[in-house]
Amino acid sequence: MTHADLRSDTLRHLEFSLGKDLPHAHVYDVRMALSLAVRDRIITPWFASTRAAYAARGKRVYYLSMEFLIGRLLEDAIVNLGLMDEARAVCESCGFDFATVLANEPDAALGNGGLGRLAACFLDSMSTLGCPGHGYGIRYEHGLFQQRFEDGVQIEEPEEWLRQKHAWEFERPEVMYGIAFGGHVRDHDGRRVWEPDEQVLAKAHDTPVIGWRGRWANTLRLWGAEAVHGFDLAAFNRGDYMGATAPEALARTISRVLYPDDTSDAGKELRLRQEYFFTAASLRDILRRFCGEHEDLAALPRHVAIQLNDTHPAIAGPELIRLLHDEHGMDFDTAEDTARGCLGYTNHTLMPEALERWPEWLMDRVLPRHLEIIGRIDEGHARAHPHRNAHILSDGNVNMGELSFIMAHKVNGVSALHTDLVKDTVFAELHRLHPDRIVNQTNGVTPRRWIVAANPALRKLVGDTIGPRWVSDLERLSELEPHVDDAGFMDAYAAAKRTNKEALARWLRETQGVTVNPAAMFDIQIKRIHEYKRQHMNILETIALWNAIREDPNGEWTPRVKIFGGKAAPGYVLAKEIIHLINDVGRVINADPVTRDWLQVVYPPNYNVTMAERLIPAADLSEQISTAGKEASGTGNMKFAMNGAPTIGTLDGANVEIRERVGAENFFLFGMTAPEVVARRTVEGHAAQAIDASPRLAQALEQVASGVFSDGDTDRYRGVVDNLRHHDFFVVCSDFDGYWDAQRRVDAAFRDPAGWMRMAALNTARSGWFSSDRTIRGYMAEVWDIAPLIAPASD
Ligand code: DL6
Repeated sequence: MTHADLRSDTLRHLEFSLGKDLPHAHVYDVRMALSLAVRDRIITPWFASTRAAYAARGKRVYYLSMEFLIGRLLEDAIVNLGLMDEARAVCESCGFDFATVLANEPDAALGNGGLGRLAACFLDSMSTLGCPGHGYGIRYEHGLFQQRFEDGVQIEEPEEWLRQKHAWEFERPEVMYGIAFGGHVRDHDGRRVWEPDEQVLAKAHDTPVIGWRGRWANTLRLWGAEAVHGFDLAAFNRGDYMGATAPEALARTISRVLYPDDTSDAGKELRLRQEYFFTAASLRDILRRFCGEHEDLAALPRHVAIQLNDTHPAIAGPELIRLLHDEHGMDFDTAEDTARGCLGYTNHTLMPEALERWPEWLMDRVLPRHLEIIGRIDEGHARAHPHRNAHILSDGNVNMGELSFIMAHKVNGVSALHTDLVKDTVFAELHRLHPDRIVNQTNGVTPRRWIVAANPALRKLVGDTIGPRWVSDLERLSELEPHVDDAGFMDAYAAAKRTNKEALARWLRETQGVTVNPAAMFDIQIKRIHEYKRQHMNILETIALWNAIREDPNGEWTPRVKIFGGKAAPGYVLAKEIIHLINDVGRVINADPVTRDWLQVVYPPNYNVTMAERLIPAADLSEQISTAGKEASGTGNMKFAMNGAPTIGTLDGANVEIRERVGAENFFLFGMTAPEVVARRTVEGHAAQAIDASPRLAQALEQVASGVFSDGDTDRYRGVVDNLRHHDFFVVCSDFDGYWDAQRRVDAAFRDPAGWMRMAALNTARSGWFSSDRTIRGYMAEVWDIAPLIAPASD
């Protein structure tokens, strides 16, 4: 592949696919033409992979997920195909800046946060390892909402990534399934027959996912909803123009929006329909493929591994039984065992409000046959385990966690601590009954996206120092370790970080109008806004620090820029109050001439994958401060560590494993452990006690309450303040002083630049284990029982 080849293909697409010539091309045209030229280069490995998977007649993985937070795809493809220099040269020779072309691509925000981004990393790793499979999900017309701030308040606007053509997908009108809903079930010749009263079509859209070095490509198949009869001509002819398009509008509702709320139960029915829609379409597709190759449906588990990414696709269990039993005539118990042999379930949360439960009446209305099947699974389980106390159906609800557990042959948590808690808490009873079912698969992230693409300065330094093989074998980062004693390497490491910080400072100036000092510590907390993630603890510590600097302006302070990023679910009032508070505090502190050189608060709106790619490489400090026992794993924590940002954090989720690997001396630990949190909550008045014991916290809270940051408005933050003073379920107050002390240790460490950089470099060198390649190998060996179809990459 030469620059000339890619250029001529790009120009050909510009002319024949986009109908433009170069002198009239906009950046959009060039980006699309380049994407199509790059996409062409994926087709051959994609077809070859598909052929190899068929030829192997072995097992394939089907990863069912409501969310795939894929972000932009052009740079990913360019990186994996090794076309960086060629693609840059093409853009430049066409008169366009490469970065501007890449930035023109919409960020496909088909997910809320960690769960969806994990699914995207897994697709990359499956293709890199040659693990044959498909991702299955929903082609949302509108991804996660766009966030902007109006006077510091979050405003949500619809996301419009499909306003322009999506360069990467292939529409498959020939792959279309009718998905039924509603109706009733009746007896017919001793069989139960579902007679639905509604049908929606699921149409496939395929995106090839290319792995490292272009050696393998799997498919992400997303389903879009369409009406069976999209246009009511009779209504139109009557002059009812709105009514004429109503069937289409109604059907499309199913794939219209990604649920912005990952914890509340808003729009229950539509969400249940979405879950069934994509699960049912995916299973039909899987069975069609299987039946094209094999005869005996009982052999399904030998060829098909279906992974349920959280409970969202949990209806897969009953649906697969329905297909095997009702439609293919397999007896019920064999159908249940066969389905179980195929299914694995990943739990991503212990939060009770996020564990899905559907009212039985709703399930009955939308999926009456499935409710019957679920009842039978529950009864069967009860018969097999008469003394059990775990029910799928209880108190008029269908518990999707229990259903997923009972219908899966393996259940996994996403970090060591989380898996232990899954065993001890939510699924304690089921674990007792099925002690071999739960396994741990600690999350990981793809280094192709999170170092190679996001951090070119670090990529170059690592490549120059240890050669190229670390990209597909991230544990090789450990070969950097001896170099931390080499002054030349450490200077280069510091220079790479400085380059990234300067780039971020430039971007903040250009887009936010904020000037920050790149020599200051960039202290970053980016994630969904949630009480358990404790952004409010961070902003209270910021206020306390501001107070301390004002009291002693000539003291020994460490300059810091506190950077926040994240969206709150639109219906989550307290989280939105926290966003407002961060913005208000920033407004006041940033205007203070006494503290300006030491402390700044920046909160760029609309945090997404692209923004993460910009912020993480520039971070000095990674904030991972959730209440212990609440963050299942985290994956941002891993991205920061590999990009050389030590963590300040609690013993929660994968923080525990990060600390074990990078070394306790390279991690700023504070806070109660998970059992201590549980014990603390039982202490009457624990929040008030903690506030009384901490004058700094008491002062900061009082300032918030008395309107110091809200122009005297004492009502604005009543929700946050009252919650912390009187309730404080997430033990912010009790952990506050520990957090403050840890931050002062951070300050002191940062004042020693060489020591700090050594710590940062050791974080990079010791974080190779957090590659999603390692995670996928774990799933392949322990959950899916599948071997890769290509040899490990040798370069
Ligand atoms: O496993 C991916 C990701 C974890 O890293 C986060 O810790 C966890 O919060 C997230 N879970 C969810 C599901 N929760 N809900 N609702 O997003 O999964």
